[in-house]
Amino acid sequence: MTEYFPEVNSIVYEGPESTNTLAFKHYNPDQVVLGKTMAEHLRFSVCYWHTLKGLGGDPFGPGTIIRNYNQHEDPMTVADKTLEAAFELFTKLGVGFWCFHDRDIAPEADNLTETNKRLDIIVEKAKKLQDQTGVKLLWGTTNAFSHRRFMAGAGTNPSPEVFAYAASQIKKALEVTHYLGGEGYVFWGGREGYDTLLNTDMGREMDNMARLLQMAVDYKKKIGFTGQFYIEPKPKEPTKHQYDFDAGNCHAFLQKYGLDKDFKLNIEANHATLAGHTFQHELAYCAANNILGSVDANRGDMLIGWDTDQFPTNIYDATLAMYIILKAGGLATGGLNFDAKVRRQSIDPVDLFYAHVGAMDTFARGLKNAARMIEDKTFDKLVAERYSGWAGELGRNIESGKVGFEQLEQYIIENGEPRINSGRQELCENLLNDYI
Ligand code: XUL
Ligand code: CO
Repeated sequence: MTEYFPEVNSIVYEGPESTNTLAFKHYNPDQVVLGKTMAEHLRFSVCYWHTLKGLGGDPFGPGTIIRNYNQHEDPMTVADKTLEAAFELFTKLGVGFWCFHDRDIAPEADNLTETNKRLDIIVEKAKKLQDQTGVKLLWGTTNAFSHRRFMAGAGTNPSPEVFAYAASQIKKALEVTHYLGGEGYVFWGGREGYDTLLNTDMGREMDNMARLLQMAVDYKKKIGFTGQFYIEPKPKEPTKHQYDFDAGNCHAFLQKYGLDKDFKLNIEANHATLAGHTFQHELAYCAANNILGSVDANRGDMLIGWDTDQFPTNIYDATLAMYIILKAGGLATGGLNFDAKVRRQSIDPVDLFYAHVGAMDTFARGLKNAARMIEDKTFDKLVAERYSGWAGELGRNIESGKVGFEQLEQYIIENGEPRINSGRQELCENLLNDYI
């Protein structure tokens, strides 16, 4: 097979003292942290759309990046070579997983039947490459947002014909994800929202979105696919308002339509910040509600208000994210998928490797820091102390539902002004710095 990245060898762990810019300084896949290897905790995944297909285009200009695997007239030859390049990259990086949209791996043809045939050809090859390399599919998904037919949404489209097309596409994407042994399947509502309410029936659109998801749940059972379903929240972009706004919004939606047992969430760092939350907040909301599924590990730029999808390099964020993930019992079927793209000026193949090595080391550091925070119980002790009143008689009576307004009023009349305690935020922040 052709080698597409001859300038890069397999990346290995060399430790924190290494000066090799293409070696891991912190990610040591076999190193055991809190009873599991780093590879088991972190479950790194490369995303196909940015890493293999992204060429640096932005709203102001086309791509700047030229790859050796896409220089061909025939789109199926390009798809074939891209897949080979992908598995070389996965293996050289030593990641265990990959993720794709149906249209990333195989190009559309003139009609759905022909498109599905093309997809089958590439999927067959992907299956062989997975078997040869041991790289697994973390999740599959459908691109029901790029084609012009989806300009007004897929499941929320005003036209039932477009809804039917989206359903057919998801059906096929579920089949191939199942065939490839995918551990999950993501629903990201790229255009499931609106640009103006003046032309939008919001209630109907949300009902129809739920109907599409229910059909997916039914079909999943029918074909025996046991992978986890995820919804990926994002508040805006490409539409002005998207229905899957944030974790709380998705949770309410799933509960309203009785879908909450069938879905968990795929939290993306840059989507969290677009929604006005921190990455940690969105993860913590999911953990508190038992819907933490998987993670799109990236970051935004605080000075640019859009989805820049940068590779994660912030050790504070990674530490706080891993702290929540570890305390929630880990990612189970999920993983850390690098939904991130190299910058427009990072035009060399080696930049893809620098990007992933840095991101993997960032999360390895986050994992090690978070493990120490947990072992030392530093923040557990602070939180336990802060809430210790709930172990007393009054707290127990409130939490067990034994008392109501009248008894509580009586309590205050008898006992007077409540005691208040310092929140110790500065201490907490100083203690966190000790772990970074
Ligand atoms: C878009 C985004 C998607 C999903 C998969 O912002 O994050 O790539 O992760 O459709
Ligand atoms: Co994403």
